Amino acid sequence: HDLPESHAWIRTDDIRVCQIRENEPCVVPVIDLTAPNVVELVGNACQKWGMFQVTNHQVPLSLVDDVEAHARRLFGLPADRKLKALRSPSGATGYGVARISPFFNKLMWHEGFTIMGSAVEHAKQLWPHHYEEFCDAMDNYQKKMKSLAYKILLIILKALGVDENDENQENIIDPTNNSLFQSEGEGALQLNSYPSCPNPNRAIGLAPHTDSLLLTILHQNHTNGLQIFQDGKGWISVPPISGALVVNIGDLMHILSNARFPTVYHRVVPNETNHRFSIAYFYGPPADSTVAPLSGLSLPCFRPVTVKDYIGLKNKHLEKAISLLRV
Ligand code: AKG
Repeated sequence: HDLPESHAWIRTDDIRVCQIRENEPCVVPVIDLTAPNVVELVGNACQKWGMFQVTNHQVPLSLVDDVEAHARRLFGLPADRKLKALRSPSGATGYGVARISPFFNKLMWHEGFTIMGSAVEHAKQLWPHHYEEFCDAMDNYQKKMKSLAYKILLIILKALGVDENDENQENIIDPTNNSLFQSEGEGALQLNSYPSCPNPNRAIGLAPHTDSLLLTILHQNHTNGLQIFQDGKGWISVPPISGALVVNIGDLMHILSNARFPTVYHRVVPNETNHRFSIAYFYGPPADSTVAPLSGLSLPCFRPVTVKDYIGLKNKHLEKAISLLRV
C-alpha cells in the first residue's frame, strides 16, 4: 500500500507455478557460441526469452573461478572492514546493497560490490597491503567480458538483420561519431553475495528489475536463485550450468531492437541452505552516446535517448522509464 506507483505492480510473493507444456520446454536456451547457426539460435532466444546461456565462450574457467574466489574473500571480511569501502551516495564503485531496491517491502538478503572504472581506492580500504591481486583479477575479467559482450552484440545485431558492412547502421552514435561497430562500448562489474537464508519467504535476494544497458553477462555459482518473469508462465528458474554464462537483454537493446527483443524482468530469491554468489557484467555504449531503434525495423516505437539521460530516467522512474520513451 505504501509502494510508489511505479512499484505497485510488483508482487514477488505471487510465485506462479511454471506450466511446462508438451513440446515447449520451460528452460532458457543453452547456446554453443561456435555453432554454425549461432545467429539464428541467438535471434530466436532473444525474441522468445530475452535470455540464453552460452557455452564455448572462450573465457577461461580458471579466471571465472578466481574472480568468484575474490568475491568470497571480499564478502567474508568483517563488516567494519567492508563498511570502509562503502559506495558513496553519488559514487559508482564500492560496497553496499543494490540501488534497485529502495522501496522493496521485504528484507534484502544481499550484499554487493560494484566496480565502475578503477577499484583501487576501495580495494585499498579492504586489503591495505594486498589490494593489487583483487584489482588485477577484476581488470582481467572485465577485459574478457568486454570482448565477449562485443562479440555477442555483433551476433545479436546480425540476428536483427544488420551487419558490419551495412552503411545505415548508425543507431548508436557516440560523441566522436563512432557507430555501433567501431566502438567496443563500456562496462561495469557487480559482485553479488546472497548468504543462505533461514526463512526465504520473508526475504528477497534482489528485487525484480530489468537491466538498463544493452546486455548483461552473468556467472552464478552452483546455487539456484535467479528467476525471470515470463507472461503466462510466471517466475521461471534459470539454473546454474557449470561453465556456462547467462546473457540477458537490457533496456537499451530493447530500444535498439525496436521492442523486438524483450528486456528481461528478473529477480533473485534466497536459498535456504546454500550461499549464492554471482558476478554480473553490464555492457553498454559510452554515456554520451545516443541510442535509437535500428532503422529498417518498421516504424520506430521509441524516441532516441542518450545513455546518460536514460540512466537518469531509470533512477527516477524505475521499470516505467522505458515506456516514457514510447512514441
Ligand atoms: C544484478 O546484479 O543486477 C543481477 O540481476 C544479479 C542476478 C543474479 O545474482 O543472479
